[in-house]
This record gives sequence, C-alpha cells and structure tokens, in this order.
Amino acid sequence: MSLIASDHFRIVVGLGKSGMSLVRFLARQGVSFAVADTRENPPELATLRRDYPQVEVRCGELDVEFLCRADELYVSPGLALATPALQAAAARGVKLSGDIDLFARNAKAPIVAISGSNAKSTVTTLVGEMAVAAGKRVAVGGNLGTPALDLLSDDIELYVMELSSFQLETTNHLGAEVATVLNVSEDHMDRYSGLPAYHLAKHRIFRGARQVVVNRQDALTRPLMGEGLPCWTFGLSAPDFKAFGLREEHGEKYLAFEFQNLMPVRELKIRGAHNQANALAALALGHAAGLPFDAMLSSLRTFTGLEHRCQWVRELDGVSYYNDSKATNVGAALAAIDGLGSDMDGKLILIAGGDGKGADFSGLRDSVAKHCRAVVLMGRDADLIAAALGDSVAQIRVGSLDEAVARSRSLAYSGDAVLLSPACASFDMFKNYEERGHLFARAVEALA
Ligand code: LK2
Repeated sequence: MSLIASDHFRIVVGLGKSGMSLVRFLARQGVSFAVADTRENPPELATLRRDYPQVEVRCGELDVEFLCRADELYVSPGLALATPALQAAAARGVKLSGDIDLFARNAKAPIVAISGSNAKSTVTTLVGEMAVAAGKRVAVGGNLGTPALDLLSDDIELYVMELSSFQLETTNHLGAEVATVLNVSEDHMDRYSGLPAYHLAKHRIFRGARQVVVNRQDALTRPLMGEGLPCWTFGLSAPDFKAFGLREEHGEKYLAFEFQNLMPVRELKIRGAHNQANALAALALGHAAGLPFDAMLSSLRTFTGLEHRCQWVRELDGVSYYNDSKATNVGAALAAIDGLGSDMDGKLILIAGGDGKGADFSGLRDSVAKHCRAVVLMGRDADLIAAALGDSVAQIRVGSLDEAVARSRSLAYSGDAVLLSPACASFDMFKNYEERGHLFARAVEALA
C-alpha cells in the first residue's frame, strides 16, 4: 500500500544521508522523483548514480523552474528553508516538506519524539535501551544514527526519534504518541532570525501529539499549543502528581515518580545534575509510552553515556582528559564545565572554539571563571570567545587540535582535567564533531 499518489512528482533537495534515505524510500514506493543539490559534488552522488542510474540529478545552484515541476520538495536539514529558490517555489504552490513528514505518514507504530538544544541523543539512546529492556521491537534514529525512513518496518512496535530543529522545520505533521523539547538555549543563530524563531521550529514537534513531556525548569519547553493534552513533567525538584524529580530521604537522593522513590541517584553511572535530569526525562517519556519501571531502571543502571559526550579518554600525570566534542553550542559546554568542574578538586583546562554559528559566548564567562585554570582557543571564532571571556581567565590561542592538547598538558596540574568542549560546530576545521572527537582522543593517546 502506498500513501503517495503515483501521478505526483517529487524532488529530493540535498543529497546527504537523509536525502539518500529519501531516494531509497521513494524508489521502493515506485513513484517518480528527481534529486537536486546546491553542491557540484554532493556526498552521496556516486551511490545514487550506481544504485539509481535512472534518477535525474541536478547539481549546482538551485533552478526554480526545475523545482516547480514538483508538487512537493523534500528539503534536507542542511539547507535553510529561507533559501530564495525554495521560497520562490513555495510561493508558486510547491509544498515544502521533509523526510520526517514522510516517515510520520508511513509509521504504523507509536512514536516517541525528542528534541531540545542539548541532551537529545543521550535521552533518545536511553529511551531506546529502556524499550529493548522491556522486550519491545524498537527502532531508534532520526537526527542520530539511522535516518528516519530507513527505520520503517512493519514489525516495529515503537519508534524512538531524535529530531533537530532543522528536521522539524520541514515537518508539517508528526502525530507522536509522546513528544518533548528537553530544553531550549541559543543555537544555530546563523540559520534563525533569533531565539523566538528557533523556539518556534522546535515546537512543531508537538503537532498532533497525544501526550507531552515538559521540563519544569525551562518554561520554553511548555507546548505553545495543545492545551489540555496529558502532560508529564521532569525536573530536579521533588515531584508532585504526573511528575518525575529528585527526592532526598535519610541522606539518600532518589530518582522519584510522584510520591514513590524509584532508585538511588548514586546507582547512575552518568554523572552530574544535568544527567540526573536526562534520566528523569527518559523515565517520563518511557512511562508515557507504556514501558514498565523495572525495565527502565535496569537500563539506567547500566548506561555509561555516549561517545564524544563528556567521555573519559585517559589519565596521564594525574590529569584526566575528556572528549566532549559533541558540545556544539554554549549550553552544552556549560553543562560539561559545571558538571565536571563541581565534581572534582582540581581545575579544568578548557579547549574551545570553532564555528560559533552567531552565538553570544558571554554565558560562558561565570562558569569558566569559576572552574577553569586556563582556556585554550582555536578555530574561526576563537576571537569572539576570547572577547566574551575577557580577563576572567588565562587564555592561549592555538592553530590546531594537536597543539591544543600539547599546550593543555603543560598547563595542567595533577588533579586537573583537560576538557574538549568547544561550544561551537566543527565545520571550519573538521568534517564533523565526530572527527574532531576522534582526533582529540588520538592526540591524547599519543602523549608520551
Ligand atoms: O547544525 S546541524 O544540525 N549539526 C551541526 C551543529 O549542531 O552545529 C553539527 C556540528 C558538527 O560539528 O558536527 C547540521 C548542519 C549541517 C547539515 C546538517 C545538520 C548539513 C546537511 C544535513 C544536516 O546536509 C547538507 C546537504 C545540503 C544540501
């Protein structure tokens, strides 16, 4: 059965990972479509030509006349919707949509939908593991791992989806069983006119949702619409009805639901207040999706965290090295600096910098002053960070990640930690944050 009428014509705009998943899906459905990309040599071009030689591909500047041959464009999250050619096509009646829209139209099992400025991969992975522990046939992906359309299968019982604001911008209807925006802090100011526009994009996740999960400590996570939907909350305060939180009893801190203690916080392997909030968010989502507490708690006991997310790499001369390359915005770097900084006796040597995407770095100042011995800056926006930090901390400028690691080592005392938490995207110097994290770990492991 196809939900796509066959007399329609579609164009996949952007041939990256999700673009290629769109191609596979549309080809499977047997509908007619073409592909366009702004780049002369998009990453998946060779794969497309090999596996789908009959599909028409247009590379280079987008041609409005060509786009207007389609009824619907599936736009890559890497391409701004404000792109003039896309807006021109939309003005002439072409529908702008994306892979998540198509996924939602074709998914036959409930969807747990997770967005937020930070921690979405951690919470998505946790909920996925909770579902596995509960014996569900679960598919996990979206913005992390496998593209949404590649997850679709008739025997799946639950979809756990990480969704970025760029993916949500092109999502007209989702219909999740439960949806959440974990937190909202500034990011992607190179693609949005300001925080309100970014906030609005994220809130599209609530379209058609049957239940919502809200962060009690962040008012921007409350749905802008959908008044009256069943609402579960999480936060670090003691929980009331329909709420997950922390409760202290006889000197022991517990993860708790309503008036019931679930598990001592010390049994978590992931550290820091932000990770306790992540665990509570995962419990709230899992509970809303019908997962039993025993399975969810056993997953929380074993989860050790994600690669590139405040990941311990090595200890040398009494100094620990942490890879937090996934911190691509100020909020994420703050969570790492505060989380790690308040959990140790020594000080941090922070390695930061890269493509700041138009961010205001002044939010880093107080935490850096409190927890850092020095800051080692690199990348395109090193100057902006330096100016925002002012004379609150010692600063060093470097030209490469290897140099950053070497200089950090010479600055650190026994008991300190070296933390790569850039508060920036990596695209000015690396393929992506994963490559940046791997090269950091390699440089650290090479220290003699
Ligand atoms: O902004 S993104 O969602 N992700 C980066 C960030 O959060 O800053 C990750 C940064 C890093 O260092 O790895 C994002 C940026 C560019 C993208 C994208 C998502 C480009 C893309 C797809 C998704 O495809 C390019 C095709 C364009 C036609």
